[in-house]
Amino acid sequence: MRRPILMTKRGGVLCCALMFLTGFSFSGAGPVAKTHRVEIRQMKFNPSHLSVKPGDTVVFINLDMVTHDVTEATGQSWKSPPLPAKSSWKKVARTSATYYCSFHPVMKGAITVK
Ligand SMILES: [Cu+2]
Repeated sequence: MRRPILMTKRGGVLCCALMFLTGFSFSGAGPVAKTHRVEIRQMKFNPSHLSVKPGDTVVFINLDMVTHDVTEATGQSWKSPPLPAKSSWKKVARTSATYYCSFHPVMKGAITVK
């Protein structure tokens, strides 16, 4: 297997890529922004309510067989592209929001930023 570009310093590109893939943070200490996972499975956002700090990243991972998206609920102020099965999308959380899936509007979730 090809070797990935090795990380030469903390917080490098590889670190971000790994965080994205695994949902884990490799940062050691300090007030570093966290990455949170929201899994989309069985037509639900899980967890449906998430509490994060400003600047944290939320990664939405579609584990269903059908396409979903993540659409801000009050005015569609942001929206993910369509997320086919096995794909993901991430957003940096700045303000609290409620969201839904525009393909399946019964799918709802909320992010509280505080
Ligand atoms: Cu959906």
